Amino acid sequence: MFTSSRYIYADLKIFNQSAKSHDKQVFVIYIIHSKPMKYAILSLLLILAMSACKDEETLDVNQLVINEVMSKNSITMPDQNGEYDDWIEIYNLSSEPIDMSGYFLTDDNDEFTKWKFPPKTVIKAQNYLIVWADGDTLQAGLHTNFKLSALGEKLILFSDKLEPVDKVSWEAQELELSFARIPNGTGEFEWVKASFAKVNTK
Ligand SMILES: [Ca+2]
Ligand SMILES: [Ca+2]
Repeated sequence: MFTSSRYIYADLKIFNQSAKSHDKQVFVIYIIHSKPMKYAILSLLLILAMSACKDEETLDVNQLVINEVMSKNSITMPDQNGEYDDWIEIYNLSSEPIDMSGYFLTDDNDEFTKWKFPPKTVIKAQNYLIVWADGDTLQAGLHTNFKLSALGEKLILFSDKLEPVDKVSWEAQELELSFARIPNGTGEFEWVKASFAKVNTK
């Protein structure tokens, strides 16, 4: 700030020496084209660009959560083939749809890319996406190539750039309960009554 003020003072002095009349328009044009003004405008543009990049970076990674998992499903909800399989609910906290094409789900710390979301997988704003963890990769809908162990398991979601997005681990599942974030989308995981593709509640 001190340096900028000094530049402005120097420029004003030169202006006063060189300009015979105090034409306000000329003065404004002169100030806008002065060195400190250029530095100030460039700095402002740089700060705006940096904050815009930051928002874009955080959008995908922090707005998606693994919201609920059910690793022992006997009566709660069948898949498209009438099978009571394991399922994973993902929730989009943001107000924009997120393209999850190329994202990954895994239950293996050594294999981040175990199952890849297919092209054109989009999760709507503040909405849910169900992935069946049944190994039935040829069935309609989203089906991983692995199942979840009801005796204790972990699940990790990675972005298409292999950034960790969210993860959850659990011990043995209680019968017909699911492991869900309470409050919905933001809380810690608790064993509660399943809420398939709906808001998590106690
Ligand atoms: Ca199935
Ligand atoms: Ca739910």
